[in-house]
Amino acid sequence: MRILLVQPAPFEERRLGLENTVWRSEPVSLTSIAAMVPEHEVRILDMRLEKPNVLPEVMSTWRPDIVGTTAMTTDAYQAQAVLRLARQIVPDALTIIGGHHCTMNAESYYVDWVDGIVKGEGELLFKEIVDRWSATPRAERTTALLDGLQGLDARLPDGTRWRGGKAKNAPSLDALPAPARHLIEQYHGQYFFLAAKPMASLFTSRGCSFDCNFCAIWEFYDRRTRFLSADVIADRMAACTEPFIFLLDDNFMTRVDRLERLATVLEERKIKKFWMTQGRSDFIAANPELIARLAKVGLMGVLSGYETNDPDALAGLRKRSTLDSNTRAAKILKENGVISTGIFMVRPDFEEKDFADLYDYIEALGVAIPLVTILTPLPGTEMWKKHRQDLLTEDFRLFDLLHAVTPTRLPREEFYKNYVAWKRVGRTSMRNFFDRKTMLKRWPFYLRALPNFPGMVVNRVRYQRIQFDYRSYLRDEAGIISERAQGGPPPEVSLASK
Ligand code: B12
Ligand code: SF4
Repeated sequence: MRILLVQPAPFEERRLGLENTVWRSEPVSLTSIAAMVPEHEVRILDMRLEKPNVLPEVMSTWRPDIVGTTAMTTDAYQAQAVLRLARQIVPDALTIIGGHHCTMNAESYYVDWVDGIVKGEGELLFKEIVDRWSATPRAERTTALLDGLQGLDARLPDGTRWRGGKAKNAPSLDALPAPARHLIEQYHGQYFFLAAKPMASLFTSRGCSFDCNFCAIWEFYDRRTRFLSADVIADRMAACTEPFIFLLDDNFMTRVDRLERLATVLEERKIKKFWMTQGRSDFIAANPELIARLAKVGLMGVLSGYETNDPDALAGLRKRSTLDSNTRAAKILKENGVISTGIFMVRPDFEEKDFADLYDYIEALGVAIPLVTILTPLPGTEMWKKHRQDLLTEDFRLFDLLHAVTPTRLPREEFYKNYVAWKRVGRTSMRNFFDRKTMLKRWPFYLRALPNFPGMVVNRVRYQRIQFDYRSYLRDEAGIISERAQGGPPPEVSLASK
């Protein structure tokens, strides 16, 4: 049986968004589910890296039996467009979607051209879907075959809907096969985190034991965290031909014993990769020796939500961290030459002074790369449940944490002018962090990444012209905030990525 899995593309060339200049990750959701069905012919198309005409061409010439796609909230409409195209070109193919957005907001996909909505972890359920579909001759297949599957929300032939709740999580991550990275071999070298390129993407755990009210990870994974064993992580790292690896875990740094064991295995097996990941500042602050040890076995960057300069706001987000942890974490990372990427939030109720105070705080903190976002109630979060009625729009293109989707205290133009003023902290932070002493500590990394610097700088300068121009934000929301706030059909979007 032929299965086509599609990573959707962004809407417009150089739109505001991380994957253009900061971080383009492998479509691990798709390689992970593909690994479950090695007996079938599977193709993955990453539409961020393909010309728009490739998708209809592959559909019409290859005639897949199943077309699957994935979406986080910002990709919601692009994913819909993929499946609508599939229904037009291969009407008898099963169309399915999975990922964070549909898990938290399945109703977005209650349309004729989406047959199945996978809610939660995909591997086990995907295999069941494929088994049922492939066991029936093509001419006899109907969506009645999807009836009764746990975790699937399915459109049945009689017009009714089977709602199967959340999917079963695999009891152990080690029991799942390694993601089928060979299916994206054609894109080798095109995934990156800033100058770290070519970069592989792996995960080593799923879930988070915290419960921040602006994040739905803990709900997605039912408040449980599962871990890959150190040996399996080492096997997967060793199998990557790329020198750089991003470990995608939302909260990689949770258990000291696991990380000690990983460091030991990487040392013993002499696995030399430069790797980056995500972790909380309080863990870093509490474990300086461990961070030093991880740096010795390749830890090169940590992305952390430092969030805010206001302790009350930190508590209000239920972050359960402190400003003191932020300060100590930034210092420990710098001491070890680990590049700290700090995510911060401005709130829609900010006045001029609040912006300035936050930016002063970031400058003083000493993270290497600050990224300032706008507090956004994402579907499925507690914040969404609480503030949904306040939203100015449910047009998910604007839910990229770069647009204010709730009313701002300042007039919107003023708000965005103040927002883009974080440009100054980006510059000073980088200048302060990347001094000669810090860079010399990790010179092999810089030497390896050096050839990528010119390209990265050109890319960033081009992008920053849009990113730090307040008019970009007003232009993006024009006709959306006002019109969509009144309700109305979802926007028509094209598949164009370039
Ligand atoms: C890498 C990453 C990115 C990459 C791109 C991801 C990609 N697809 O290539 C980049 C850097 C671009 C990115 C950007 C953003 N991201 Co991001 N990102 C991630 C991260 C860390 C890893 C994604 C991943 O590969 N996971 C591993 C795979 C195995 O898990 P998965 O995707 O959930 O897939 C499983 C299931 O969902 C399901 N499944 C998924 N798709 C499909 C399809 C089918 C057919 C089936 C059957 C099953 C299935 O099965 C899979 C295996 O179990 C996740 C966190 C996370 N834990 O997932 C956040 C996450 C997806 N990002 C998030 C957010 C908020 C963003 C941003 C909006 C903001 C930001 N500052 O990060 C931006 C927006 C980008 C934009 N365009 O403006 C949120 C999404 C919330 C939401 N409601 O959508 C997440 C969950 C982080 C979080 N803590 O909340 N991100
Ligand atoms: S923001 Fe980070 S720490 Fe908080 S729940 Fe999400 S993943 Fe966990």
